[in-house]
Amino acid sequence: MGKKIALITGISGQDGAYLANFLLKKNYTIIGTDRRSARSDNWRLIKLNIQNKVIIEDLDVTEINNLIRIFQKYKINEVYNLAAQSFVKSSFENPIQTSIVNAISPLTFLEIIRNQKRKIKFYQASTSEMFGKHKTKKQNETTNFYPRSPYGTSKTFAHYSVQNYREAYKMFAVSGILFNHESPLRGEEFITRKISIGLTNIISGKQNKIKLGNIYAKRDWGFAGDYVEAMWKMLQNKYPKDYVIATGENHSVKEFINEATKILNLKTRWMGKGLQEKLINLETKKIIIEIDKKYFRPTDVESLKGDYSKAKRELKWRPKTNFKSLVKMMIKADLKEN
Ligand code: NAP
Ligand code: F7E
Repeated sequence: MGKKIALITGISGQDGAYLANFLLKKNYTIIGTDRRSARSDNWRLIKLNIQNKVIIEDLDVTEINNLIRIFQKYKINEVYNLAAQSFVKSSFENPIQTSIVNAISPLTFLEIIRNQKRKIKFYQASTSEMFGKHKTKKQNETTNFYPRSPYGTSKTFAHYSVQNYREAYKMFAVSGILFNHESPLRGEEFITRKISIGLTNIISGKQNKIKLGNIYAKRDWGFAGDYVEAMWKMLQNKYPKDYVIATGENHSVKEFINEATKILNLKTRWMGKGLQEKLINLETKKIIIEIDKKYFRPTDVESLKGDYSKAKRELKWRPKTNFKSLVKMMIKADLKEN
């Protein structure tokens, strides 16, 4: 048998880069899609030193003919559908485009794969954002969905489409319900990276302060490098099933900031309340973090904490990186860049 061929949509993103790196070590041939290959420098692939080890195809997942063509060109065994408009805040400003990419493209993939003669396994990047305004201490595969953003609703549509195609057409199609996962390769618009870059920039004098929104939101933050292994394990499973992937711990944005300032040895104090809340650098007496209405969302997800016991039991998967190690990894990486 020749090498397995994996198609990774969204290879230029955080998870795409880590997954490509992981699958290369498993001896896969990687076809990665990038809608801007002509002008993109694929900085994440460069950071992992794998830019010359993957085949990049210029492809927008909203173009059906592009998708059909890729299955004609390569004998793909596994599809990892990671391409998405993944920034929740932007989904409120671009709900239709978000839904076309996040909901209709996965459905298009399922339709195309259903019509292939060869069996192709399909992984869909589902999200804890589907749980939204849940009423549970921990969320697992049986928790009801209550999405709170166009991002969440679009991903819920895709999630149910995968379930339906699996049941209706006996396809090997699964969804990983992944809780927030971060890394030094995280996009700068997401809160963890905004904090790690912001604080290290403040220390080197490149930036004065960071403006943030809801610092009381709690998230179950894991390391992206650990989570891509779970994606692969789901496609090697005997039966196609969905799994929650998380750490089982959560922390507020404020706790993330406190951990980061501790690692940086910054002496700080929180003052004020609500929109007036601020973080002061006690050595310089300057405000380094303040609250700005602009960064609040029309509806937010207040708290998420995942129960990954099914993945632990059946996939033998568990997170290897805890909260403190994750914050340290991100701060150290951004300090090095500064
Ligand atoms: P990311 O860094 O934002 O990457 C998303 C990728 O999708 C980028 O490569 C982007 O390419 C690509 N993309 C967007 N629109 C596209 C289009 N129309 N056609 C082709 N490619 C397109 O996201 P991530 O953190 O790696 O997440 C990967 C997947 O997991 C996403 O589906 C996300 O929704 C989901 N997810 C993420 C998390 C998390 O915490 N990271 C948790 C649960 C689920 P450009 O560079 O061209 O924009
Ligand atoms: O926000 C709050 C914000 O943008 C986390 C995506 O990967 O994970 C991610 O979605 C929390 C929210 O991630 C700012 O309101 C406060 O409560 O880092 P985030 P997210 O929305 O949880 C899920 C699982 C995905 O699937 C998504 O693709 O932090 N917050 N102030 C802020 N967030 C941002 N970005 N910027 C702020 O200034």
